[in-house]
Parts: sequence; structure tokens; C-alpha cells
Amino acid sequence: MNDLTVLSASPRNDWSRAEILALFALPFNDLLFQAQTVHRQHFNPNEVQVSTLLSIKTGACPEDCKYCPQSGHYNTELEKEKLMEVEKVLEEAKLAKESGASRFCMGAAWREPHTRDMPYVLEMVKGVKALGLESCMTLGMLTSEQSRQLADAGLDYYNHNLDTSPEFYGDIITTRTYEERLDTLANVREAGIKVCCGGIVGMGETADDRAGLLQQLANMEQQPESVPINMLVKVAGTPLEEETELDPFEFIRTIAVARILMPQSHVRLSAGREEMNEQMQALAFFAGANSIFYGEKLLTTPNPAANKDMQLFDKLGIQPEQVQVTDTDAEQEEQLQEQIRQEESKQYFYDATA
Ligand code: SAM
Ligand code: DTB
Ligand code: SF4
Repeated sequence: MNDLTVLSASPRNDWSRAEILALFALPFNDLLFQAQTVHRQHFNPNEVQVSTLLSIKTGACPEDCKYCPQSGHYNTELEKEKLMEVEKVLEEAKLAKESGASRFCMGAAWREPHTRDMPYVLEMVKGVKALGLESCMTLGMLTSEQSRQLADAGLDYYNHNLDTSPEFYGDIITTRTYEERLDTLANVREAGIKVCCGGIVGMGETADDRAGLLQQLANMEQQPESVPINMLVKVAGTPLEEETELDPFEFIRTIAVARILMPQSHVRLSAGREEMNEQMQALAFFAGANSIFYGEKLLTTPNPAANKDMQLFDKLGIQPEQVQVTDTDAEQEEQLQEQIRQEESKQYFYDATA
């Protein structure tokens, strides 16, 4: 076994860049063995958390993120859509629940939510919770007041990514700073919402940048509960459409190092699965990934079909992780089911006194 054995049971937040690079440089089998060992200390290795994503407001975003098909700065021929109606969002959430998702994530192509939009997104959170699903939103930057409103509505997770290392960040986004992202994350944390924060690889960053992203995430005062690792989805019309492929083993190494640095976090094998074969996804699960986005679409780009994912789970003996529904959630769900029963029964009875 290699000297650099880091089987830490509890999270550390003093990782140096050199230590992280040394993990990346381990022989592949040693790295995966360490990652799998850490993984088994905190999780059932045969369970994967399943989230479904929905774009609740699509395209025409004022930000210039070079990877993003929804930025208004690039012509990606995406059909723009205004904020969806609450009812439509809840219909989608119900379908997601019926197909086995335990968390429903709603994403908006905004720099930040406008005050006039808040009442609608708060209703969405309440409705999703009432269905007995965990709720997650990603709406751009948040003030502390907006974070508190979302927390009061019952939001479980807020997704806000750092995307890459502080050094490479300016090459990818110029319309908002790394500091502003950290401020939003601090607001979310302070409001008591769980943090979902990760990044994208395959954007032309160096190995040092990948280590830098993981260093930022791991060294947060409290590590994010959920860490999405996205492989860049190259979309025609974006400045990164011709970017060189990242070596697949480097991607698996990134997952494994994330697992070792953040032993208690769910690491999500996020965007990019449509371009990965089953063997690569299996390796990612072995390296410690234990969450996926499930359903045919991410926000605007394709994701593997649900039945393909279920077949892969079957082949690997993986079970979807079940959500722990609290008493309050269960009561709310019962109330909602009662409302639905009442609405449905109206169709079958006419008013004989009229
Ligand atoms: N507008 C909000 C924001 O940026 O904070 C929320 C939605 S935004 C689409 C959420 C995340 O999706 C981004 O931070 C980025 O990490 C990821 N993402 C966007 N386009 C992507 C792509 N082409 N490939 C991989 N990940 C992508
Ligand atoms: C995250 O880290 N990845 C998801 C979610 N958070 C919101 C989004 C991936 C988007 C991929 C490109 C698209 O479908 O538009
Ligand atoms: Fe807008 Fe978010 Fe896309 Fe950036 S990643 S352009 S903020 S939707």
C-alpha cells in the first residue's frame, strides 16, 4: 500500500493543494481503493440517491458563463421560457416521485431571483415538500433575506456551484465573481438550508485547477452536503463547444478525490452521463459517487432514459436511496392527498339540490 494513506473518517478542512495533488497522482488502483474504503465508512456502497431536475425558467440569462447553453450572450438556438406556473411544476414533481426520485431540483436561468418571482418559487417549494419529496433550487445569487424566505418555505437544498478553481474562474465567467458565489453560499448556510455545491470539469482547466476546486469545497467551514461533479456538456454555440475531451480516468480520479476529501457528502455524478458508457458510470460509483440526476433531461440537454438507468442499477445491484420523511412531511403529504381526493370526488357527484 502507498505511504499516502488518507482514510479519514471525519471531514478535514485544512487540505493543502500539494496534498490534494498527491492524491490525484496515486496509482489508479490505490486511489480507488482509498476512495471506496472511505465511502464504506459513511454510506451503503450499494445505494445511490436519485434526484430529478426541472428547468422552471429557461434561457435568456444575463450571465456569460462560457459553458452554458442558457446564457443570452451566445446563440444556442434554445427556446426561451418564462417562469413556469406553480401547478405545472407540481405536476412534474408528482411524475418524478412516481418514477422513483426522492429529490426534486428546480433550476432557473437567472443571475438572481427578482422580488416579484419569490412568491411563486416559495409556493413551488411548499408544494414539492407536501408531495413528500426533498426540495432543491438553483436560482442564482441569493440575499440573506431571500435565503431565509426559502428556508421558511421548507427548502431542503440550495445548489450554487463554484464551477472551477479561483485561478481559472475568470476565464469562464466575467459577470459575477468567485467572492459573490461564496457570499451566496454563506447566506444559504446561515439560513439553515443544506448546501449543494460543486463544479464542472473538462472546460480546459489544468489538473491544478481541478485540485483547486476540490480544495475550495473541502475547506469550507462546513462541507457541502451535496457535491455535483459535472462533466462539461459541449453545446453548439457556446464558446466551449470545441473543448478537448477530458481523459476519462482523470474524471474518475476527480470523483475519487472528492470522496476522500468530503467523506460525508453525497458526491453526484452529474451532467455528462449521456456521453459516458455503463462501465465508466460503474467506475464512478466505485470511486464514491452516490447520487445522480434521473430522467430524460437535465435542464436543457439530454440525460440517459430512466429505464436505462434502472437497468444499470439492476446490473450493479444498486438500490435508489430512500428519503427519510419526517412526521411533518408525512402530515403535509396526507393533507395534500386528502385535497386531491376531494377534488377528484367532485367530478363524480352532481348537485342534486340545484
Ligand atoms: N443560473 C443559476 C446559476 O448559475 O447559479 C442556476 C442554474 S445553472 C444552469 C446551474 C449549474 O449548471 C451551473 O452552475 C453549472 O455548474 C451547470 N452547468 C450549466 N451548463 C452546463 C454544461 N453545459 N455542462 C455541465 N454543467 C453545466
Ligand atoms: C448541477 O451542478 N448540474 C445541474 C444542476 N446543478 C442544476 C445542471 C446541469 C446542466 C447541464 C446543461 C443543461 O442541461 O442545460
Ligand atoms: Fe445563467 Fe446559470 Fe447559465 Fe450562468 S450557469 S449563464 S448564471 S443559467
